[in-house]
Amino acid sequence: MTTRAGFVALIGEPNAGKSTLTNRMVGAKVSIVTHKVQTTRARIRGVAIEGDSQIVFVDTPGLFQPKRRLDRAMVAAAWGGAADADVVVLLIEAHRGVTEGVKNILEGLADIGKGRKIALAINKIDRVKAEVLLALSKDLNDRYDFAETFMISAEKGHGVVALREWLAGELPKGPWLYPEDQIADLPMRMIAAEMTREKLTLRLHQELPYQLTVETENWEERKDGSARVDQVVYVARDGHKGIILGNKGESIKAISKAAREELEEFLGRRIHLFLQVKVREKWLDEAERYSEMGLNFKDGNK
Ligand SMILES: Nc1nc2c(ncn2[C@@H]2O[C@H](COP(=O)(O)OP(=O)(O)OP(=O)(O)O)[C@@H](O)[C@H]2O)c(=O)[nH]1
Ligand SMILES: [Mg+2]
Repeated sequence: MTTRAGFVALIGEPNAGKSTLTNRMVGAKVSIVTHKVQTTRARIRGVAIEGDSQIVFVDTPGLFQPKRRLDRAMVAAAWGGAADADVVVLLIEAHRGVTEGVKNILEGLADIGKGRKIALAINKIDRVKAEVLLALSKDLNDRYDFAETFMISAEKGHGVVALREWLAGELPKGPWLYPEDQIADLPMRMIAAEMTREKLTLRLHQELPYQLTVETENWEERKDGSARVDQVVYVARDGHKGIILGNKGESIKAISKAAREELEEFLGRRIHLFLQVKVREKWLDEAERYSEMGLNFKDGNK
């Protein structure tokens, strides 16, 4: 057998560029990206092919010191993704270097690294000078014995081919795990909900995005080839509803339009998207909200 296949988990602090790299590797947008931290909430699988290898990239939530239930569930999902992977890539932001958060992650690697190779990817190299990179690479390699180090820009595409080629060779020999044309392993209703959450995050006030979640409640295929998609945006406070709706509903309209356009492009067909905002004070403590997100509610226990 000449084919290889396996899982590559991308881990790192929030905002390190894990989702950007996932999308770059897959060649399509399967995971949402924003300039804000804690965008990704669950594990998102994107599939890439490199030569004879099928690489399943597992994008994970950022690793940070969790305080709330949702935080804890997200961080547990990220470490769980690393523990299940054949290879792990740790993403570090070149311009931020070895932060306290990075030091904490390095401690966690001691365990994860026992069962698999860990590669270092210093990301956002477009933001720093070469000297900074070399010093940072040395510093990080002194702290942990990485299998390999890559200097990349997930956004601009620098160095990502070398990383993908190396990963392809590291995966175990075996048959491919997904059909050749599959690029993501996530139900369409969840991808659609994520797209809407991205548009909400990009548009709204700093504090709000964490306090909301989006669910696709209904997906109805229509005879003309289009689909009607109904989504609910759960928020924790009444005031948040007003922010999302905006003056005369202009915010929700713009968000809905942007999400619909992206969904239509992704699917290559017409979509009728309907958003409803519901206030649900305790949604952050509801098990069902977590399973809809792809998280384990119990992971949020203290
Ligand atoms: N300059 C620069 N910006 C980048 C690069 N890669 C990602 N970014 C930006 O960094 C921000 C965060 O990117 P994401 O891919 O959402 O980061 P993430 O690690 O998935 O973040 P979480 O999901 O919150 O953990 C976005 O604004 C990206 O456009 C890069 O190579 N260079
Ligand atoms: Mg992300």
